[in-house]
Amino acid sequence: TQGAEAKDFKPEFKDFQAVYNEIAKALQENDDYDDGSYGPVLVRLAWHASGTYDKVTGTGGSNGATMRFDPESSHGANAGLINARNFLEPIKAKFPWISYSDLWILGGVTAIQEMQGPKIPYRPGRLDRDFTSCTPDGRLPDAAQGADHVRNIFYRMGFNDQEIVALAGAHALGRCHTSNSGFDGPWTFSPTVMTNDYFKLLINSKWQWRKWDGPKQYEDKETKSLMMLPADIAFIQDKTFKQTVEKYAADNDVFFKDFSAVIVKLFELGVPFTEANPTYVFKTLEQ
Ligand code: DDH
Repeated sequence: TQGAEAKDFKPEFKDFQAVYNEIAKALQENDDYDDGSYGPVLVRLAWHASGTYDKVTGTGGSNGATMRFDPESSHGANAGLINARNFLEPIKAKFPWISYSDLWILGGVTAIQEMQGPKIPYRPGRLDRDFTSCTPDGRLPDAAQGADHVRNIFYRMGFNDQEIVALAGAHALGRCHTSNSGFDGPWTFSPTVMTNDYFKLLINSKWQWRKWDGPKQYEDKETKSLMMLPADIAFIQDKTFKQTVEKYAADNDVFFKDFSAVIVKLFELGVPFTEANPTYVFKTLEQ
């Protein structure tokens, strides 16, 4: 079935699981990237593909995979995501029937599960669109800003305060790169494992401004090896946000459950599913 033409091939659960397995194997094999995994940058690709959604106009979202094209590919927020898109190209070549839009989201789902995160139910059905569907710049959050800006951005997608904090827990993964965003460093000591450590560190570490030539960011006072963005610190400066940070810092299971639910919502924003699109839960490679 792998070489079948997209038009006469109706993929089922086993076909999507085969794509999942191929991504998971490629993650294992390419362990020389960054902190040892393409996982975090795959999660970020899926998020930036989805996070352009505007609930009022119904534009943006993961349907379309318009980040393949200029101008969206060169939006500042998307710097470095070419690495994730290129990582997925051989998978697309092996399974030509899957749309880029479905593949990018499956990449995020696979990465989260393979990095020991919760199960992320997945529903295919996204269709690729051309450059005319590219979203305008400025729809993704600006790391230099605070709680008001973060709320404006995520309310536009249709999220509430609790959901915004749950989503931000993805910063347990990965790091900032001066070459991409100008910021520098990881949020946690285990940036390739999904945990609630982002919340624990926000609450339990002392955060101070880092003295350096780069953009304003925080460092942990004790080791100076971790970072927080101004938009991260907003989650403990704002009382409402902070209550949810405390909840997730105290209980990883609660965080995993809420994170799974909210990232499914993120990944499905603006996607025109039909009743023919069932939801799948994939086995990890270990299982
Ligand atoms: Fe993020 N993020 N993010 N983020 N993000 C960066 C990296 C990663 C913000 C800014 C940055 C989410 C929310 C926010 C991931 C996932 C998610 C970087 C560094 C910046 C800057 C990029 C670089 O230099 O390479 C801001 C601001 C917000 C906000 O909430 C206000 C959300 C919701 C997610 C998600 O996945 C649900 C991941 C993963 C990374 C690490 C990427 C990597 O290459 O490593």
